[in-house]
Amino acid sequence: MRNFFYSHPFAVPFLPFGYRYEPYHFIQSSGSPSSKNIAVACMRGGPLAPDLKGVVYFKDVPGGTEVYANISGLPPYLPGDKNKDPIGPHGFHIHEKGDCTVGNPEDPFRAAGEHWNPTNQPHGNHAGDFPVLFSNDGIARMTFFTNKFKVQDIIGKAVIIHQSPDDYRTQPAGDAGKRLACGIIQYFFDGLPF
Ligand SMILES: [Cu+2]
Repeated sequence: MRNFFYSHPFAVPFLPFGYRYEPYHFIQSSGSPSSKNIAVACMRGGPLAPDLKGVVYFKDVPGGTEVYANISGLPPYLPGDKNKDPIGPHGFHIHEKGDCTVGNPEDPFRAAGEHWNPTNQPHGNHAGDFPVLFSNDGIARMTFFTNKFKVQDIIGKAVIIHQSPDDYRTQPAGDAGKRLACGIIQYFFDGLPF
């Protein structure tokens, strides 16, 4: 079953919306795949963004990890002012606990804890600090490279998408506001989480 996704192109179109092609190429290009070099977090929106869904893939590459995000259902952009933060672009991080319990619907996903910060760095240089997600009518796609972890280091942690941009400065969490969506990182071949 594990080789199915590599050997059988017809498997790919059966993946749900948004997951059809990019992840396939992303995974295909990984050279000699093994069960331990690709992880995925299936993102689900909480009460503040119920339409949000998508995937974040992590792939070991020389010197670090390539991250690919494909997200839909982000809320419309709203500019901020002195008293309130803008909605979007969206802060995006690995958080330390793999627990996507919603909890308080007005302040969801607190169970995921704070930013994953294994080397005790100031915010802006946490291992779990990512670039912000830019919405294009609700859709964001982004690929980036980080040398701050390998896939095996992040299994069982959570990916969080926030309502507001990260300022990469406010300690400890970047002032990125409430948590729109959460997904737990797992090895891809432990089974697709959707
Ligand atoms: Cu965060």
